[in-house]
Amino acid sequence: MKNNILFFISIGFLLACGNDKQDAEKPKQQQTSLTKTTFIALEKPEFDEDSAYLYVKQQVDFGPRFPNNDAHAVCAIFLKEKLSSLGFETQIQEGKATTFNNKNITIKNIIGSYNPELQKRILLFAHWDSRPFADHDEKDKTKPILGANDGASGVGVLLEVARQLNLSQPKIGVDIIFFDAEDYGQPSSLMVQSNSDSWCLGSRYWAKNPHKENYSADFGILLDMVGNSNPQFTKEGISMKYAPQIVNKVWDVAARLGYQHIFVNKETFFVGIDDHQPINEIMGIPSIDIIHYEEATGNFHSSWHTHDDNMDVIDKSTLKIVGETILAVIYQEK
Ligand code: AHN
Ligand code: ZN
Repeated sequence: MKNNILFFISIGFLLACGNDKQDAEKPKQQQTSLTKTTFIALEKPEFDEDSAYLYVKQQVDFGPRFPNNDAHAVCAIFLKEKLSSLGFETQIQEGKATTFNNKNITIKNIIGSYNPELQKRILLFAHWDSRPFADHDEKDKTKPILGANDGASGVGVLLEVARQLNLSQPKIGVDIIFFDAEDYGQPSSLMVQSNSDSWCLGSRYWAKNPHKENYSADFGILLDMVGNSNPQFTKEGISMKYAPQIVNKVWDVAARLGYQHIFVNKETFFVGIDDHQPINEIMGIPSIDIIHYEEATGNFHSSWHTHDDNMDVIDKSTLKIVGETILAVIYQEK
């Protein structure tokens, strides 16, 4: 008993000493949120990483999701209905395309608009299809992958962003597009240089056929492979070519949130074609790509285009870092 009392007294003493003088002079309410406001001096809603993780898992649970397969059809409806339930005006844009291996596919771009009547808008996007083969794996190369990181992670983060926007009612318009058929690109081999036109079929289709006449947004942000642990987002080449001011805006916000070691201040010349390219080049909306890229190996995550790209590689804290940054960028725009 005596020991217990001593213990509580000393804990109390330690806590009292830990309160620095400045804190003690502050009103009570400010004191409780002091740590948070010191590190996060940005107004924004919270981002729930458990919810984002569930959105990733729900997609992966459908199985591989590539044009013309059954899981793809079911998942398209799931994503559209999810966005609708979160207060977005939604539609599935369908289009025809031919893949590098001469398959005729139906593309399904899932498009959602929040505050569709407002002029000032931001465009957020990710690809929702998963790669129909595992060309970077050692085995089962012709079998489709689950695409937990490559596909589902960006969509999962954006669904949670959508949920938070609906709860907090932003004063600007936000469009979220889940592009299809990003990942049906021709595999590269020693003999064949990958055909760059074979990638990003959904975003290319939308850029040529926007869902609204004269559609525009102030800028666009693409999320691609934003779910693995130890993330590194470098300033990627196409983003720096067309929208360096947006890269810097987003990287600055990330730094203010304490993520400067993840959104690293390093430019990487070219990591590959991605959905922001047609949005920049055809639509003329300055757009950037937040994509995990490992400078040391010059590659994406080791699970990239393999059967290891499953829920095991998804790290909730990465989803949170990216989601928080996106929400802070939106709320900075007012
Ligand atoms: C290429 O490798 C051509 N592009 C990288 C972008 C990508 C592929 N994102 C997901 N899969
Ligand atoms: Zn891919």
